[in-house]
Formats: sequence, C-alpha cells, structure tokens
Amino acid sequence: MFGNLKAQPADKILALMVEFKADPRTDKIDLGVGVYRNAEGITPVMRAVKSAEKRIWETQESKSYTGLAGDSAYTQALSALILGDAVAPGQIAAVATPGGTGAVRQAFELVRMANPDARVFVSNPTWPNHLSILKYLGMETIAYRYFDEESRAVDFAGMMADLAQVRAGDIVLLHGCCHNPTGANLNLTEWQAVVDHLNATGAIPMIDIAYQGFGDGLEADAAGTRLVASSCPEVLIAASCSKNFGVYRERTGLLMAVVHETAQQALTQETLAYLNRQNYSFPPDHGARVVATILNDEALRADWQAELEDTRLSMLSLRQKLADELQTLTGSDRFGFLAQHRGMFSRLGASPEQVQAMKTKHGIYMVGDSRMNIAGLNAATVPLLARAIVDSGV
Ligand code: PLP
Ligand code: TYF
Repeated sequence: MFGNLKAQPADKILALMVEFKADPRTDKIDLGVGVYRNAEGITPVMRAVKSAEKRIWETQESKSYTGLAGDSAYTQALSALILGDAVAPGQIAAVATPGGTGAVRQAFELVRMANPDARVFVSNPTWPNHLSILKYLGMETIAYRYFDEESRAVDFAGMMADLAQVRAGDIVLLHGCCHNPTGANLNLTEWQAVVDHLNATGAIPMIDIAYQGFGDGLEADAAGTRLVASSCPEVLIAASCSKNFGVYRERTGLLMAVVHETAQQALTQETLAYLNRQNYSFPPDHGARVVATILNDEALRADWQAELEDTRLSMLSLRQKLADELQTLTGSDRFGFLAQHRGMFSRLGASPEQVQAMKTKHGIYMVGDSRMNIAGLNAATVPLLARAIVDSGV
C-alpha cells in the first residue's frame, strides 16, 4: 500500500524555513515564513496570553470534552471582535477550528457539500495553501487578477474584469486585510464595488482574515469584512488567532457562516458541527480558551490591544525605514509602495534570479515570488536589505 503513494509537492514557505535553518552564516536574515518577530528576533508569548494561561491553570477544574463547535464563550467573543455589530448574532453560525487553516478547509468542505458545482475564485496570487487545499478537495478554482506587478498595488480594474465571469453560487475568496503574499489591499470604495458586483450576480463571498490588527488597526482591518457581512445575504469567514494573539502552535481558528434567513442558522450551525465531527471531532480548546479569557476581561483585553498595537506600529515603522532607505539609495520613489502596503508581507517585485542572488550573496531569505516578511527586519538589517535590493538590480 505505502508503495503506491506519490510524493506531494512541498510547501515552498516551509521548505525555505528548513533551508534557512541549515545555512551556517551568522549574519543571515530570515524574511520567509509569516511569523511575527520583535526587534530581538523573538516571537514572544504576548503578556495577556501568559496572564490568561496562568488564570486558566489556576481555575480550570476539568479538561473534559467541550462541544463540537468549541466553547461558545470563544466563538461569540471572536465573532464580535471580527464583526462588531455588523450582523445580528442570530444570523451567525460559528465553530472553533484548528487554526485559520482548519477554518479554510471546513469552509471549502461546506461549499462542496452545499453546492458541488460551485467554482472558487481566488486572487492571483494568494496564500499557497488556499490552492493546495482546493486542489486536494477537487474543487474547480479560477484565479482573478489582483496585483499589478508594475505599481505593486491592487489591479482593481483587472480584478473586476475577471470577476465579471462569476455565476450565482460561485465563491469569491477575499483576504480580509493584509493580503498574503502581496501586502496590497482593497480600499473601502473598492470593497463596496465588489459587494455590489457579488450581490448583482449572486456569487458568495468567503473572507480569510488572518491578520486583524496588523494593518491599520483592529477596527479598520475588519471594515471590509464587516461591510461584506452586513451587505451580502450569505458569507463565509475563516479567521485565525495565530498572528494577532501570537498563539501559532495552539491552532486557534474560527469558521463563521453569516446566514440571510435566521431560519437557516440552526441548519448551518449543525452542519458546521457535523463537519468538525467528521474531520477531528472536538476542536482544540486551549488557545480558544486563552483568547476568550482575554477578550472577556477588560484589563487583559486592554493589555492585549496595547501589545498588538505596538506590534503593528513596529512593522509600519520598519516599512517606512526601508522605503526611506531605498529612496536615498536610488534617488527615486520606486519603492514607496513598501510604506503603502500593510501587514507582515510585501511583494518586492524581484525576479526569481534576484531573489536567489540575495540569498546566496547576502544571506537574505525571502519567498521565491519575492514576498518578504517585514517583521523579520530590525533597525540594523533594514540598510543591509536595502543595499542588497539595489545590488541585485531589483
Ligand atoms: N490564511 C492566511 C492568508 C494566512 O496567511 C494564514 C497563515 O498564517 C492562515 C490563513 C492560517 O493560519 P493558521 O492556520 O496558522 O491559523
Ligand atoms: O504565509 C505564511 O508564511 C504563514 C505561515 O503551510 C504558514 O501563513 C506558511 C505555510 C503554511 C502554513 C502557515
């Protein structure tokens, strides 16, 4: 049996992690995998997470099973963080999932169950796992233009032209904020135009939001998602707490379905719980309990927000420093987009050869499509990167 297995393509981001680790150079710079790192290069456990874990350790009296949907204190608190009051609670079905990836997987499975003919429109480019999971599930996937390689901004005209082909029941996958891998995002006017188009055609939005609080702030980063949720009759939302709570390895995610008719809420909720049961039964609890503890406690929540805001501002400041440094070195505004992009990532627009040259000559690791994790930088490495970029002829 095992001899029948075929080797599967590796995840290029995770492969780069391994390659970086094996590089003996001490001055190497890791701009690969999307993990936040502070100025000391550490991915810290957030203060509020430590406090919540202590509290849980002190007070938790049982680790018996929760429910198939996870702890409702978690699903409700995180739904409210993402959606605010954009939709009435009675219109939301929600389940905890193992990370944002688990939510994405369950969302696609729900779509396939409800409408096997649905096609899934994804941005070109998108997070590679979207494509890999869709392929694994055998779902038809269509790419829409998203990134203008010249301006390094959203190619909105191209995006809308490609979305003209959507049919009723098709799924349009959108990144809620901090687009991975480009860093280029829709503004609210553009979100509105997408919403109008989806509603005119009957296509269904699915939002993947994995970086709320990393771009323009907790509220601003959720604005597009809230607009969609309040304006479209049916919406899927896959959310991750990995980044904004720094609980990567705890696998803490949420899948929400916003239903038009309150009567459909119970059936959708039951189906989401059913899908959890088929795949892993009860979702992980520890990270979810930490998140719920933080969100439902005024002091912990304030402390978490303050640390998240410091994290966001540190990335913004690195962006500005890098853009300024490149401005000085090149005497042009060609790299001004770095300060306009939001979140952890920017697609630099370097060729695969230039990315390779930066790795071999300068020990700078970025993903092959020239996606850089801005949080991998610090004040000392920004000038090194800027010089390597210019030196490589980008
Ligand atoms: N969606 C996007 C766009 C991501 O970048 C990530 C990665 O962090 C995720 C989903 C899922 O993250 P996780 O499964 O670690 O919560
Ligand atoms: O895009 C990233 O770097 C993060 C982390 O299979 C990640 O989203 C990368 C690859 C992967 C899972 C998570």
